Amino acid sequence: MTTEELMNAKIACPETGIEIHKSICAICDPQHCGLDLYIKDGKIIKVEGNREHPNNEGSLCAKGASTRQYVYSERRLKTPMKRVGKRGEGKFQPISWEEAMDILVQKLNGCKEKYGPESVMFACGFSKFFRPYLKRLSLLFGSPNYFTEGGVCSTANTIAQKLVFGTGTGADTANAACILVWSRNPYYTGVGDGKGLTKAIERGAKLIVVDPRITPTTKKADIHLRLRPGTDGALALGMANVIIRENLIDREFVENYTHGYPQFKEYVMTFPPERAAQITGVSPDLICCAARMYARAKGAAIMASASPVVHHTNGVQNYRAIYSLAGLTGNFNRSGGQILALPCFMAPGLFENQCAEFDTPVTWEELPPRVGLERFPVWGDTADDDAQGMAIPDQILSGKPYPLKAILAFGFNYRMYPDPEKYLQSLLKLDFLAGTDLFMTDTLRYMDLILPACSSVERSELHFYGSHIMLSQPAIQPLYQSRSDSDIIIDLAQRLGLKDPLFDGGFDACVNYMLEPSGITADELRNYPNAMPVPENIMKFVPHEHFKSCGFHTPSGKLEFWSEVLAKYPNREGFDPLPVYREPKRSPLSTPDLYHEYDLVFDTGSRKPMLVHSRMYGLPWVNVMLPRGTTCDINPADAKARGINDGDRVRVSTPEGSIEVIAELTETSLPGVVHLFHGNRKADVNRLIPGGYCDPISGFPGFKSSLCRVEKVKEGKADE
Ligand SMILES: Nc1nc2c(c(=O)[nH]1)N[C@H]1C(S)=C(S)[C@@H](COP(=O)(O)OP(=O)(O)OC[C@H]3O[C@@H](n4cnc5c(=O)[nH]c(N)nc54)[C@H](O)[C@@H]3O)O[C@H]1N2
Ligand SMILES: Nc1nc2c(c(=O)[nH]1)N[C@H]1C(S)=C(S)[C@@H](COP(=O)(O)OP(=O)(O)OC[C@H]3O[C@@H](n4cnc5c(=O)[nH]c(N)nc54)[C@H](O)[C@@H]3O)O[C@H]1N2
Ligand SMILES: [Mo]
Repeated sequence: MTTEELMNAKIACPETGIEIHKSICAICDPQHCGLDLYIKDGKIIKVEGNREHPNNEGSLCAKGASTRQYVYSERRLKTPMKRVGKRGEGKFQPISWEEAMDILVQKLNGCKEKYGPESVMFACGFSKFFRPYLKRLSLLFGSPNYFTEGGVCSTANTIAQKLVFGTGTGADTANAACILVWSRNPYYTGVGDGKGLTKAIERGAKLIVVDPRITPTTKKADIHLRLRPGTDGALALGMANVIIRENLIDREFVENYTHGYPQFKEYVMTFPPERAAQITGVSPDLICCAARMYARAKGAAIMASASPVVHHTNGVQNYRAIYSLAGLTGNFNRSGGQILALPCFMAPGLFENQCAEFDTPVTWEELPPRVGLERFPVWGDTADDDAQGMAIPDQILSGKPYPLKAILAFGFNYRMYPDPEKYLQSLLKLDFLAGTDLFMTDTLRYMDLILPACSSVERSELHFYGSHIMLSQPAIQPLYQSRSDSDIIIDLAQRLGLKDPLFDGGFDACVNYMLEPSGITADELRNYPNAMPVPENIMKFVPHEHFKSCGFHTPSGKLEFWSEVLAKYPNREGFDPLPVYREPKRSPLSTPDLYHEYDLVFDTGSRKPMLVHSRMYGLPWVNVMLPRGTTCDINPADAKARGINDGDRVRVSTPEGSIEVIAELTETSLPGVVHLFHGNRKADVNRLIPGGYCDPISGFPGFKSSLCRVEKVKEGKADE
């Protein structure tokens, strides 16, 4: 081949000067995918999946394949900027990093002196890698108000698990004979879990999937339970009824290691499959079949999600009912059931590490109470991570129990919360707003100081992948004046005068500290561009049936069907010690009058393969896959009843407001339920969800069980 031919084919070789650099895609999935980036003259010219990477093993989705469009987007922030016009006017002046850091130090320390360190919030959205640094910064600064997207994602699941098991768990997909996928669709949302599921199916594991929609995951299921959104608890109780009545429980486990079984049994007896069927819409036969399949399997695992079950006003109790199934059948801390791992940042740890010590340098008790603890006290009992971001607007507006005055936000989008307008208006009451992002966003537009962050291919990130560890290396230099979020945090910590030896030692000192007990160092990890396998001699597993010697980390020391934590709050509605099923606060059954006017269940945010929240809108390749922009995915029968054809413009309304989008007629939507994706600033579904519409225990919003009306619109342009 001539050099020109080699160049045209983008072959990496000395003749072309093209080199392959290993990196990772951090556009979505917290586990992240390995990339082979073809670099010429410091620029990425081609992107492929890295075959040797433990998570994606070479595969790459539409988002990762769009890396060049994402990284080289016109919308990238180029320099730090300070606001010169009115807030929200969009007038900014480029400034140097030196000046930007001076402003930050002056404003943050100013607030600390005047109002106390707790008046400063350190926030972030879905991005994960810099969190240990940000949390350490917040806590060392003296503020308990480090908060993440965990106020609407994942934490409520952890809360439910801690109430039942006393700890978080994962599904032992590799060894399960039956996998109960409760509202997950990993073929769209998580490469590693999707591969694990496929392997399990290939080796003969049975698959039950609980999901109102038809998805690639439900298509592989032996049993698909298509329930009405938000009725998960009733379905789990119906299954529990079958398991108890048909004597499929693990008697030895229930008698010795659980708490509250008699009361639970009595409650469950009020949920025969016929009653569960009436509530959920799933047939009694299927409920019985699923219950038997799960309970009879030797090793049955529940693969649960961070979001759909808890995006309801009854999410924690519903999850408690679901996890109680593991309690009834003894599928806890046993092969093929719910398994335990050492704590580790964002992944099950398989070796001793100091991630928890790194990001919690002081205990919560040494600090003022986090935002949200008064309203959602179970956070304090079970969620030891962060403040509840859902409670921020009310505390800013009321100033109670103490004032909040400033926010430093990393990749934060106020539109991810319900009633985003209220969220924004409350933020505008603060004295100082600063944020980092890759792009100019609606949130940054209202800030006083903007800092440009770089992407994962321009920085170094520490990652754990179960049996592998990776310290990625920058494949290209940070574009323009952008910097890695972790570098910004470490630099700021030094300038704030926190006198922390780890921050003062820089990025490597932080990484080395987190890894210290393993004996692995940052330098050593750099020799493994495809991730380093955890050496066998340091591998540590939580042994099976550990509970027999150690008990459970619950108040009773047992697996709790009856929650002693919730029993502490007898006067709070919804805090029932048993996993009592309550209808979503808005539903065909709980609000029939409202349902008369708003006659479809409004389920928002079920993932699309080419979108991640707000991140991918507008990228050319994504536009090709989504020519209609945001769609209202509606069952053809529901559409027909409303005179709606595929491609028609429709108005989707709730009592809070309306948006106009394109109707997509699809059998994947259950009759009576419509699905819309979130994150689109032009057609923001969260404007249609009230701020206070949330779960009383976790504070999680009811993104997936409000009610709406859908009507054909004759004229005008869709909000897209
Ligand atoms: N492509 C892509 N991948 C992503 C993301 C993304 O935005 N795009 N986001 C990431 C994030 S932040 C998260 S939290 C995860 C979520 O990951 P997943 O939970 O796997 O994905 P979802 O599509 O949110 O929900 C899974 C399924 O739950 C169903 N569902 C909706 N309502 C209900 C309900 O009331 N009950 C039950 N049982 N099922 C219901 C939906 O129809 C959907 O098929 O994905 C991560 N990965
Ligand atoms: N209606 C509805 N709303 C939802 C959901 C739903 O299902 N339905 N899902 C909820 C869930 S589960 C989640 S997790 C949230 C997620 O919601 P968000 O966290 O808001 O997610 P994004 O919009 O993807 O990310 C926020 C910002 O981070 C920026 N960003 C990306 N990478 C980086 C980086 O490396 N550094 C920095 N500094 N910034 C970066 C992006 O450009 C973006 O502006 O949405 C929640 N909101
Ligand atoms: Mo999430």
